[in-house]
Amino acid sequence: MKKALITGITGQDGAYLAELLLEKGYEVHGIKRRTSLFNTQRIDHLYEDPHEAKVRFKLHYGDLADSTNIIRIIQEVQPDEIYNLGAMSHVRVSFDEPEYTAQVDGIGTLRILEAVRLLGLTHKTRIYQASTSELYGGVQGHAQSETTPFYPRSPYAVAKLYGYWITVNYREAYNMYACNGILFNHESPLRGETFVTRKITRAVARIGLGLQDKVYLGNLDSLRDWGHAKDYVEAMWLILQQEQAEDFVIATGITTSVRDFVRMAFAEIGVELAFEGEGVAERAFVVNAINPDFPIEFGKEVLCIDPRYFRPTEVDLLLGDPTKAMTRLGWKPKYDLPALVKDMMLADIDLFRRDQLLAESGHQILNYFE
Ligand code: NDP
Ligand code: GDR
Repeated sequence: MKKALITGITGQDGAYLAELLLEKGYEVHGIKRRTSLFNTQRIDHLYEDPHEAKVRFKLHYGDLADSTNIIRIIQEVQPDEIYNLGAMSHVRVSFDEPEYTAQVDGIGTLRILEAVRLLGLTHKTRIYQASTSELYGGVQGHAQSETTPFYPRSPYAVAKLYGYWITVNYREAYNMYACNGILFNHESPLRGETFVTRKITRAVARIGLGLQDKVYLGNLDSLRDWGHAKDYVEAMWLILQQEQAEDFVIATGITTSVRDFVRMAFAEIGVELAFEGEGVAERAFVVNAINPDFPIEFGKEVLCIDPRYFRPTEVDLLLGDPTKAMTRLGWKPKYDLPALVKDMMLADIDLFRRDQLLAESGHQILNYFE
């Protein structure tokens, strides 16, 4: 039975990847951080009582900022494959926490590679590094592929640039099977609530159900190449199953603005919007609402701009060229953007219908918005 170790197992991708690897018959180990409240909601359905025999899903406490636990866990597990997904993954927050981001997203990658090397596992353990389209940042005007030069535009992207190159360097210097998946934005019902797509689908569901008035967003002009996380974890696995270690871009090849994502999400509840104004004065209001389950009045203002969400340096356009992954890995996404938006909207409507029931029966609904 193959053993996999996943850092960032409690995150969006970690949860889908753990599910996929368990289905494929792997023994799956994950590193989770100690937090003051439980942080395993995304993987609770995979939990197995550790007292039982033949448990195939095991969690270890650890942190990418601490090489002692990384070495200990890799030594204990002796994994065939490591998926390094752990990261401070929020681009906007990386401007507030640049040093920590560098420690975890940059040096954290080195800690994994060096642990494998020091433990003499270079011939056994294959390593996947979660690289990102943010590496292209300021590169504009054409589809970004494995050969496009990088231009990072945030502390997050600069930290990930180190992670990218140290992975390439360990592959070349020590003949390790270590690869970068350069993944473009991928979303799902498990997406963190402060990333723009999930922020939008949550807000639209809540506005439709009468639990919230409007949503405040930042730059609506950004263009992103959005795919579904379920498709993208399949690519991660494929990248580690090749004869030769190589780097791959994973994307859909289609780019869409944040504004159009908002339109698509509202369309899922039968609401048509009109946008007016420019820059911080832009707003959106309802011009048509056809679904009686989501009765929103005509003319209601549902979106405003809050400049707090602007970034000191923005990435205006991301558009990936997944040709290499499609031809060499045989990878093909099952979800297009409309299917992704539908999946996220259905999940959030379901989630907030429960809140609606609680509110109707007199319970106070507490929600933290960012
Ligand atoms: P999430 O933010 O959902 O998950 C990040 C995971 O990393 C969480 O499990 C988090 O733990 C963990 N983590 C954070 N800090 C540390 C630390 N110091 N030590 C150990 N673990 C830590 O991200 P995604 O699942 O969306 O992304 C997975 C990886 O892929 C990340 O590296 C991200 O940068 C990268 N990526 C993501 C893309 C996307 O569109 N989703 C695109 C390209 C790359 P906790 O739950 O405790 O916070
Ligand atoms: P991104 O994702 O920065 O691309 O990084 P995010 O969803 O945060 O932003 C996408 C774009 O939307 C604009 N935007 C807003 N963003 C947020 N979060 N909140 C808002 O209110 C808002 N309004 C507009 C942003 O300015 C941006 O242009 C994600 C992360 O998963 C990274 O870890 C990963 O590496 C990249 O995708 C690929």
